[in-house]
Amino acid sequence: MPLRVVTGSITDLDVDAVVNAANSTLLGGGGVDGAIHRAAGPGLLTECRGLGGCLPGQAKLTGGYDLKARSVIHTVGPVWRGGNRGEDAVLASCYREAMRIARARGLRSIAFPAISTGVYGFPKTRAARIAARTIRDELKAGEEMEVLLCAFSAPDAAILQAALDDLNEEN
Ligand code: AR6
Repeated sequence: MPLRVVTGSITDLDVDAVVNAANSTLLGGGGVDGAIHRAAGPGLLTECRGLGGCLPGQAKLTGGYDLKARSVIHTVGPVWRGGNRGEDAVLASCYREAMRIARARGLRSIAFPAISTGVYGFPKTRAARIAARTIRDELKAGEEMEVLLCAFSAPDAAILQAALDDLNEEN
């Protein structure tokens, strides 16, 4: 299966790129962002300082430093403001832009955290549906790539798996 759910910390994954759910400064933070910077070591922050930040829905690539992953694709999800402020489109853009960078670089494997579903407050089921659909559409458009949806807990994994199952039933 080119698209599947795994459970655990994204920092442990041996993939060409892990995606970071960053903020627009790209200078680190809590949650998965903090975990990635801790595991990657100080070289990552040094490289991020040269990137000039990142707008919501866009993505930028760096090295992976001390991570098992060869690279990090930093993206900035939307802050949830009730659902009528373009949040869905910005979240879809995060997944799409990260997939496009990965494809442009010839990467063969990429792992996503559940972008915006922590501190940024995006409802998890709605976010999982957007993630599954956007990645599926990008996989159709491009060459073979292994895509992992990384859940940080078993309940979160169940939400992501349900979104994948719903999508497969539609086809
Ligand atoms: N591996 C995989 N998933 C994780 C990990 C991990 N090690 N740690 C947390 N998660 P969040 P956001 C899950 O808050 O909502 C940062 O401070 C977590 O359970 O990390 O996009 C940034 O600097 C949740 O499901 O990201 C920004 O300021 C998901 O990752 C802000 O938080 C996303 O939660 C971004 O907020």
